[in-house]
Amino acid sequence: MKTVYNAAHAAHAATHEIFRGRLVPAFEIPARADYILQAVQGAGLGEVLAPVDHGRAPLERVHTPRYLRFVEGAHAEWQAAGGEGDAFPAVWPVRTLRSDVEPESFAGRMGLYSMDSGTPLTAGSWAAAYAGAQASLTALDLVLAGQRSAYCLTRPPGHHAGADFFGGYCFINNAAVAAQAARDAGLARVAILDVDYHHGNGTQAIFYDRADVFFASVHGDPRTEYPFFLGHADETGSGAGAGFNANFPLPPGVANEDWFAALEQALTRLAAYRPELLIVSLGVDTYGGDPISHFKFDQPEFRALGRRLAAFGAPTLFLQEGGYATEAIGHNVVAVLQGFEAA
Ligand code: Q9C
Ligand code: ZN
Repeated sequence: MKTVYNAAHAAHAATHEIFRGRLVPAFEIPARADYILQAVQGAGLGEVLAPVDHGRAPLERVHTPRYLRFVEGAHAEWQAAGGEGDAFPAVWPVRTLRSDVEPESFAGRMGLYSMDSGTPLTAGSWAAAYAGAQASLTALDLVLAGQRSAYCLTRPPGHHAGADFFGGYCFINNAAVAAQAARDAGLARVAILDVDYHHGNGTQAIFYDRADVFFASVHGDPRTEYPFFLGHADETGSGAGAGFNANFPLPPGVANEDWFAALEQALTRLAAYRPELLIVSLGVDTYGGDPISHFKFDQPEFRALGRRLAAFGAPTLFLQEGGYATEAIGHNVVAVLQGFEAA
């Protein structure tokens, strides 16, 4: 399996994040990708390629142009307004407040275009996220050209980012950008399977009223887990998209066999859809040693996941999402990819 590696990921380097009201060392750090690259190379998984620039248009198929312009300029604005270090939002247009009028003030726009205070916006966030979207498009090209699979190694992750907001460490929704690009390349039906510990609220929302991209997710129940406000089982799609969204929320500490039973249900739904492409939002924060999550995967489970996805039998694009046990992340990702390759 070939890997497309976004070397520009390192431009996004937050030292701290706000967690339970305090600044704590950031979880989503450059070392994550460094460890994964090391493991991919150490395992001899296959060639490692650089992203090819596909421009801004594929991003604008998913995100609003004004949101993208905001992210691009946000850190410079923050500094111009006297901000020091990374930028954080502090106020949001929740119920009864208006989000249809864009404030002029930076603090107002920061809140309009975000969903939480846990996502530091750094000097290099845009550069890293832009290059990451290009890496996901480049990996998609490999699969469209006939490769059985490809892996996009990038950070920051993408699945929490919506059409016009960042959050959950995510700025550009790589899975959505790739799915839309696949549709634009002529594929009729695209499936996205999200196996990150957290529900992929951004991806779900982007395709919620559409039948041409089926979103299925197995994740920690939002009653207790981030992102808290989306990811319930009764979210099944709307309008033309009714029946093309499937969530499988599971309680913290769920037994691995129950996780795999939920995966079977998700794959049954996706198989009936007969997708021409499977995009896997591959978070490995399901690992038992993950510092912010509560599932119990280890090497055998990650390998079994890869094997099961291979048996699904569709051309498969793996995109890196979460996983915060930094020193284990490479082994966990490679276990999935090798499980897939071996099957
Ligand atoms: N600081 C992904 O896995 N914060 N995002 C939780 C710990 C949000 C995770 C509290 C976690 C977002 C892509
Ligand atoms: Zn996650």
